[in-house]
Amino acid sequence: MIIGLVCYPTFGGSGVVATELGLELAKRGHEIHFITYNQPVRLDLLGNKVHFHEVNVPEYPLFHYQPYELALSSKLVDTVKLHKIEVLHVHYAIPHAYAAYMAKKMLQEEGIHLPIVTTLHGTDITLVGSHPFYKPAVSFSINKSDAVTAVSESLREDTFRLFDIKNEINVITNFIDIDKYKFSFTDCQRGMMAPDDEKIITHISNLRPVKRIRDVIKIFYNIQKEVPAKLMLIGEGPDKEPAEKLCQELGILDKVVFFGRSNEIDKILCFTDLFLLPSETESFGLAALEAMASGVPVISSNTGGIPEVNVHGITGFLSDVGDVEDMSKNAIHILSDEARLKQFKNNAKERSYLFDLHNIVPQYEKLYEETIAKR
Ligand code: GMT
Repeated sequence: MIIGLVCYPTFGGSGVVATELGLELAKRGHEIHFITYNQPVRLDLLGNKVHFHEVNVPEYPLFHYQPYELALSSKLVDTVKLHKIEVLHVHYAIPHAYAAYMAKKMLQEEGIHLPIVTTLHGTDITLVGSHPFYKPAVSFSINKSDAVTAVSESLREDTFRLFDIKNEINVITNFIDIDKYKFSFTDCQRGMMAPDDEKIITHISNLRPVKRIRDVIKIFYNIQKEVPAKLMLIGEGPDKEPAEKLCQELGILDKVVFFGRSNEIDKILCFTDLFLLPSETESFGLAALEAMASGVPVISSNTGGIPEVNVHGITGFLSDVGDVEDMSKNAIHILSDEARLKQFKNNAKERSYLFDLHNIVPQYEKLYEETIAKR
């Protein structure tokens, strides 16, 4: 198939999923066209099966807001015609599903049929999309998509609860490429980060309020009182500075490493003992799954789609949002016994196999085929 993929080209989970999906589909013989405003961060393999088309938005002083949707829908029309794209898969409803529908209508005028698959990722539904300022446009574009997927059962339910949706929503979960995580422990540069054999705790996110970074730091504060430990904080976002301040106030700044954005997440996860994800809401928690694939147990909140990934008492523990004491207690429980830690690590890795891309990507292929045939 010739497939167009629209996504945010950033470090966020939706962009990562779209990029990994495109790369795998190309490996499976499909021709992939990424259409977005920058080359996606994990897209380092451009070949004759993977193409990137940049959406340019010319700056014009009249506009207070530059019209990205307009530029995107025009670019979609041109790219679909030029490369004979058979199906367009948009990741994150805002504004991609909306721009895709406009492109579809323009192409229809020329007798070209463009089926659209929309994948809902989380904040496009739970945080941003359901805001009254966006809601009518988001509902409309979901209902106008030819097929809709959500990355977890929980997100599917949230979408039906928050919007008036007439379509079926297929759950196709996020995935990871297990092969990428097959390293031997000797490859890990653990000694560099933990010279005194401290336990390594990691959190990866866009450091936004929804991730509850204060909880991450408070949990770590409690852990390091009981077990020698270091905290690796990976990502950039508005809560980075407040996080640094809190570490300073608590007197643990020397035990916390702020990495900023990183392309080497697998190397950090390789020497990690425990992953923290105490989010307010999380449709899936791709970062937790990536940790599990590296054999890292997860201490998380029991919100949204996280329980579909992290299994209480097996791959980690889940607590109510904001229950820092319970999360700290569970973390110390896992870390304070080597045999127990090893068991949780094995369980986490084992469970991640369920989400291997070889199990999930064929589900998207099937959906594309059905959507193209539906006409
Ligand atoms: O976590 C974010 O805020 C980024 C956002 C995104 O779209 O990149 O993540 C959402 O999509 C990811 C990929 O499907 C999910 O793993 C995250 O759980 C989801 N984030 C939230 O629901 C807060």
